[in-house]
Amino acid sequence: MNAKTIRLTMAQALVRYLAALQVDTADGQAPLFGGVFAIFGHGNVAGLGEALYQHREQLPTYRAHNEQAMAHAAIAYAKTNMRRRMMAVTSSIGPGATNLLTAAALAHVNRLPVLLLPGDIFVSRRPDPVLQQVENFQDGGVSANDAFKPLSRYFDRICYPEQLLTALPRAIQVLTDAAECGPVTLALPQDVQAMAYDYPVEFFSPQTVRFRARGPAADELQEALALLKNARQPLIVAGGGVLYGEATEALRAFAEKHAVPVAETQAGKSALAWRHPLQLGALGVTGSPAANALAQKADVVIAVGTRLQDFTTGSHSLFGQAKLLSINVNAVDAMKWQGTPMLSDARLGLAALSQGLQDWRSSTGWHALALEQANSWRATVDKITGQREIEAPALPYDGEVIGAVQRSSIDSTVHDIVVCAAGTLPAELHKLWRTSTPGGYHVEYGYSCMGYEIAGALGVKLAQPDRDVIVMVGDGSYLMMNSEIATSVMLDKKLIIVVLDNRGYGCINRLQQACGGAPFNNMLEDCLQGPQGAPAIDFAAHARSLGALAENVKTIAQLEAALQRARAADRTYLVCIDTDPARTTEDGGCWWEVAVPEVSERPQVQAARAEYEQARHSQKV
Ligand SMILES: Cc1ncc(C[n+]2csc(CCOP(=O)(O)OP(=O)(O)O)c2C)c(N)n1
Ligand SMILES: [Mg+2]
Repeated sequence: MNAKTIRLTMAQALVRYLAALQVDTADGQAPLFGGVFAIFGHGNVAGLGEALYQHREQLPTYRAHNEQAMAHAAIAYAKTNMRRRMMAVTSSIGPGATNLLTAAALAHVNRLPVLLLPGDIFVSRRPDPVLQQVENFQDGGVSANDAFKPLSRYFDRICYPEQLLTALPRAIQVLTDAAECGPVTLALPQDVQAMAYDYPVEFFSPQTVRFRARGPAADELQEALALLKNARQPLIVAGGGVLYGEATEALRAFAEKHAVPVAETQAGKSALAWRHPLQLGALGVTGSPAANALAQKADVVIAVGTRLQDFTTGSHSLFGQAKLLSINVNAVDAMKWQGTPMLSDARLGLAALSQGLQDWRSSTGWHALALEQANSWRATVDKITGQREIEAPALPYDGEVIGAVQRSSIDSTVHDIVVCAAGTLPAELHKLWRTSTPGGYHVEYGYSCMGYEIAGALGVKLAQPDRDVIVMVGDGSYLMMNSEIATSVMLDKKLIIVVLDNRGYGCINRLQQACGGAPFNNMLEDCLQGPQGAPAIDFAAHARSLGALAENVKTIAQLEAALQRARAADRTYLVCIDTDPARTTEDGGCWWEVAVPEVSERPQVQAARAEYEQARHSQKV
């Protein structure tokens, strides 16, 4: 009758439970949690800190320098593992916890699992107000951690140790469910962390977590088949769901059998090898001319595992008259834009469609157009990225730097993982980066969070220690968050960091002017300055001070030579190059809705407003 129990603190029980969870991988069983990132303070050092120490062999604890950065690393780790392995992050109460909020939002937008464990104020309220307690005057039960609620797929505050028995299985269910996946926050009041309870021993027995994949319902499959069978000019839009659903082979097989070209979103890039004849490349605002031309002409767009954000749809202007078929595990995504929804895992959905379609193929003319456009875009990319001689005083631009990075490896498309998030680079990389391996392109463009790059790359390297992890980052994003360079050195997780220094927020400066604005407050030279002016930042010296090897270079030839040294180095290596803030790849792209002021004294703003009103006519509503 009496189930065996073990007396543990809430924190000890939490850690013991997490450490017991396993997953099946291609290389056998592995722990679901690759570790816990922790910065201790009051609210987690005594309780959770003591528990993590006890379990440090099974569940390693990593220390970094900023809570947001730790969560970025954890999120990137999960993304690199296609959401099948993950990490937890714990913080102290107050500022440590609220530093995690941006990362929670990032994980939410990108549908990536991360377990956030912020410390919380005393449930007893006996010593209130404690250090760092916000003190909400309307609600005695509220703490700073309530700010996680709108940013979490599941939020819970563990106010009594026994609550873990229901909260933890729920948390793991959300973290491992393809449709619900996102950040889970368990707020941990510090007195409850230290409280003991007699937990059933069985609760901690090793469990293998299952990742379920569900195929389409018969009626939705029939509707989808009916739509496709009448299509002559279909286009597949491959989103992140293709990668997370391990559907890349199914995608290739579908595209080949039915002669359907593929365009990729930011999250979906690397779903199909770059040299595949049906690979049209990037789609949308940061898209290739090939993908965008076919998107305009398509009669059916098959959106697979994409949230259809504005960069993908050109703010709803791109898909012309196409009907939309949405294959998605998430019902909200599948319902978007009056599409025909097919609620399904990407791999099972594509396989079921392919079977039902039998020998249906796109029209011969469409197939030929796709092959021709894809081929022509590959040639253009060769030309842009092959550019090596840039005559001084002109500076190289991002496309040429990308070419040098790819040339610096014998096979960058197989061995490298490029990491980026914000600035000019995501557009350039989306268009120009080449990869043959799923996951070889890691650009966080759901939240496009400056400061994700270096911290995220640390998580990528923890997940894939044998790949070359290359961070491509602008000067602005570098300066926003770079402290995990020191962590990468400490943990022996080598990163290659290429800083493109154009002396300011280049992409926003261009956007400002495209909206009729004067150059203002973006490039350093356009900002308020004292008599010293803006400092000339020595990025190499900065990285060296954090323990990395580093050099500044001027030309593409010097960059190539420096990258050889970086590839051979035994630790994190940074190379900084001055780049042109004005130039970008002109080919491709499409309209993006940014609201331009309706009234202004500036004629440039009035002109931009007129263009904006005109462009909105192409928007589907
Ligand atoms: C945390 C955060 N703050 C602000 C922004 C808005 N933003 C997007 S890109 C950018 C400038 C990035 O500058 P840099 O990294 O130097 O890249 P560049 O545009 O110069 O290539 C800004 C301010 C953002 N994406 N993330
Ligand atoms: Mg910049």
